Amino acid sequence: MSNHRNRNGQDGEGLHFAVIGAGMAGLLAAIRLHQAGEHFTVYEKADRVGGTWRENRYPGLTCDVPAHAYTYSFEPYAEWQAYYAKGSEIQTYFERTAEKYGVMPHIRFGAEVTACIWDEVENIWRLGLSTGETAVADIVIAASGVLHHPRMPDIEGLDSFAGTALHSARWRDDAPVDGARVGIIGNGSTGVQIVTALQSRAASLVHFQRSPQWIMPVPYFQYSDEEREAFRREPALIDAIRNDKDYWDAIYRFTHAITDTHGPEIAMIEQLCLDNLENSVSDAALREKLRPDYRAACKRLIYSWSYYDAVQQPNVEVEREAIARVEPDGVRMADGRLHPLDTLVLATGFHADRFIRPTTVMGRDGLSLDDVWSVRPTAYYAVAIPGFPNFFMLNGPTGPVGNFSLIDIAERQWNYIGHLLEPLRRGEAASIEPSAQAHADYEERRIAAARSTIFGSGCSSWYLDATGVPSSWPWSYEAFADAMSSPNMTDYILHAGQDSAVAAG
Ligand code: NA7
Repeated sequence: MSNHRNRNGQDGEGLHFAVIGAGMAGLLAAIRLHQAGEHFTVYEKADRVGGTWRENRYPGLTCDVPAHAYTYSFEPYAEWQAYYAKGSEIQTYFERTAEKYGVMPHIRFGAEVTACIWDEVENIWRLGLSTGETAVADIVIAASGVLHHPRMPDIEGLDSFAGTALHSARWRDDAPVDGARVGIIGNGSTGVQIVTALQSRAASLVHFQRSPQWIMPVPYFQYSDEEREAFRREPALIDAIRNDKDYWDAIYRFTHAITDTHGPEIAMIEQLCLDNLENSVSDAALREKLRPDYRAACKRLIYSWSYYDAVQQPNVEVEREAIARVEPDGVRMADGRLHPLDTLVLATGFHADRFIRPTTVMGRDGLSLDDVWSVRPTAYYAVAIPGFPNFFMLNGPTGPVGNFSLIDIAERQWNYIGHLLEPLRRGEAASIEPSAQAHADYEERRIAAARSTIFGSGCSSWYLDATGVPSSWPWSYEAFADAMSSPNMTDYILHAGQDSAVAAG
C-alpha cells in the first residue's frame, strides 16, 4: 500500500505489523518480516522468546517430532543431541535463531497485548498493552500459541495438600523429586514423559491414569559428535533428513489414517500400538491396566520408546482407581486407599480452545471474537476470520493437529498470508478478510469431515470442541499443503478504505 499512512510514528512508507507472541510462530513472522524490510513490532508478555519451550520446563520434556524436522526450513541446526530434541535444546535453538536473524530489537518484552480493536475509520488495529500503553498497526499476526492456559483438575482438597503440588507447565526446580514420593496425575504426552524421566529419581512413583493411552513405539538414538560435525560441514545432510521420503510418507500415512478410519493406515497404527503393549509389558494384570478402550490415534498418539519400561520398574505403580480427593498427606482413592506423597504433579493439560483469548479482539461494527467463538473457535482455513480485517493467525483454530511439526504448518500458513497481503502491498485495498459465506461453507465441510475422523471415534481429548466435534483440519496433509500454497482470492473481500468494498468473492 504505497500511499498508506505509516503507523506507530515510524518513518517511511509501508504497512506496520503487530506480531503477538515471540514463540515459534511469532519468531517465524518476525524473521520473514525483517527479511522483507517491513515495519513490525513483536509484543511478548514474558521476558524471553520461546513460547511453549520457555513455559514448559518439566523433567523429560521432549518434542515428539524428530528434531531435524522441528526446525525452520531456512535454519537447519547441526547441534541436536538426539533424534528427538529436549525442550531446553529447542529453547536454545529459538533464542539463537532470534539473535542470528536480528529480530530481538523488534520484540517488546513484558508487553502483553490485552486488546485489539479495529478502527473502521482509519482502517487500523488499535492495541492495548498490559503496560498501559497503546499502539496501532495495519496488520495483526496473532501467534499467541495454543496450549498455554494450564487446566487445573477439579479435584476436592487439592489446596489442602501439604507437599508440593504443581502443574506440569509451571515446573519449579525446588519441587522434591530425588528420593521423594511422587505422584503424577495425567496420562497425555506430558504425563508419560514426566513419569519416564522421574522413575529413576523418585523413591516411589504413582501414575494416576483416568484413561490409559495407546503408546506408539518410535526409534530413539543420540547423534554422535562425528555426526554433528558432519551436519555442520554439510548442511545437505540435514536437508536429507528433513526431506526424507520415509518421514514424509509417515506424515501422509498418518493423515490418511486419521481421515479413513477403516483404511489400512489406521489398521497399521492400531497393530503397532497393540503389539507394543502385548510385547513390552510382561505382567498380564499391568497390561490390562494399560489397555485403552478406544481406538488408537483417537487421542493424540503418545510416542515413547521407554514408558513401558519405566512403569514396570518396582518403584512405580500405575493407579487406575478414581481419585476421591487430595488430602494433606497424599491422594485418597475412591476405594479408600491413600497414596502418601511428597510431590503431586498435575499433568492435566491445557484449555485448548483459548488461542489469543483472553485478549479482547473486536472487529468490524464492534464484533467481538468471544461472541464469534461462543460455540467453538474457528477461522477460515485456520488463518482469517470474517469481520476481522487484516487479522491473521498462525497455528490458529481448525489447523492440522496430530503428530506433525507445527513449524512446517506455520511456515505454510505464512506463505498463505503472504498471498493475502499482496493487494494491500500493491495499494489496491486497505483491508482484506474472508467472506462470511466462504467461511460458513468451509466450516460446514470441515465439521462434517471432522466428525468422521479418528478423533471423533469415541474418546475424550483436547482435540474436541465444547460440542464434541474435532476442532482440527479433517483432511489430508497434502490437502493442507495444497490449500496453503495459494488462497482462493474470490473467497476474500477487499476494502478500499472508508469501508467501501473494491472486490468481493
Ligand atoms: P493432555 O493430552 O490434555 O492430557 C491430560 C491428561 O490429564 C489426560 O490423561 C487426562 O485424562 C488427565 N486429566 C485431566 N484432568 C484430570 C482429572 N481431573 N483427573 C484425572 N486425570 C485428569 O495434556 P498434555 O499436557 O499431556 O499434552 C498436551 C499436548 O502437549 C500434547 O498432546 C502435545 O501436543 C503437547 P483423560 O484422558 O481426560 O481421561
